[in-house]
Amino acid sequence: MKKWMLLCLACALLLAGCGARDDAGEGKNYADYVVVGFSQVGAESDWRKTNTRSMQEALSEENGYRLIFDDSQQKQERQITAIRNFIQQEVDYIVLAPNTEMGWTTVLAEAKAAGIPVIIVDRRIDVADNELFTCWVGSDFRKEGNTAVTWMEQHFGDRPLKIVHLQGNIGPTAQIGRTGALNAGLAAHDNWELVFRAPGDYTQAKGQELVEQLIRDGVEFNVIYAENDNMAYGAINALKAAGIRPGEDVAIISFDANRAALQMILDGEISLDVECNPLQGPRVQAVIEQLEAGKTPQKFTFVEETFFDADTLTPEIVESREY
Ligand code: GZL
Repeated sequence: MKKWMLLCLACALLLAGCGARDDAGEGKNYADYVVVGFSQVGAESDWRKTNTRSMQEALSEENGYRLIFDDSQQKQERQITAIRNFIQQEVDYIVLAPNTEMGWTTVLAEAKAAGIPVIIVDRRIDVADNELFTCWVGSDFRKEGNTAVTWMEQHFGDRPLKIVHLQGNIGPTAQIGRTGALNAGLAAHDNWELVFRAPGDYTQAKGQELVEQLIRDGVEFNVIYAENDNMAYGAINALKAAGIRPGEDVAIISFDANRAALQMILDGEISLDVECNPLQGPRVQAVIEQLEAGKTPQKFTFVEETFFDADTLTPEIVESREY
């Protein structure tokens, strides 16, 4: 056999062996590990970074896992490519934190055909066949929004509200639920006026940019309903730079309840923060352990969540928070 043919054969054999259990040059053998491919939305917010950390801590090598992580930078097409790579590497499980609800049927059918269970975390997916995924762990986003709207009703009464609405990127369940609740509040209250609405993509930079523009344009508003803390931080920075007092001149409603945002409640800048729990790693680990033991996990698991305002929050609670 000619040398070039031997070289091609060697490369082919090497590539064929590049599965999820090979050491990828790390000198380790992963044959005895549970291999999990995790497609994450991105790193757009503090919530997301905490969610990633929770998954990495739970699905660690010490716990018997090899975690193959992909950050999709909030692009669904990158998630679809990552899932196909996980299938090709013959992982044991796929965990998907979907950037948006639609567009998953084809690639999840490929995972199902490959016999790889798919666990959905955080946001929901909208597929006709719920057998395309094993189970889902996440939040009730409409309930989160309803909590915020009920609080606004109770605390603002019949005051005329001029509301600026900073949405997440359009399409994820978190945005759909929190926006749907505010829409119901606007329909129910003649004294609530929506003066501006736009996606801030859950990022601090975009939240600040949108509110800076509103201030430049002289738009009048007295409430900012921000669909996550990072957009609220950006809005607060814009208000302060213009000499407008967050929490005094403009009430800030936010979601996620990161520790930094809770401190802003104590500082009188944020009025309400509805918790959205990112600590899903242990729950996913428990689901995988059930599956490894041949058991069937619950199809839908909602994480417990609450809300925080100046009436209930103390420095001790802020200090005790895990994120
Ligand atoms: C909610 C999650 C949202 C957070 C944002 O579960 O999908 O995405 O509220 C994050 O902080 O970017």
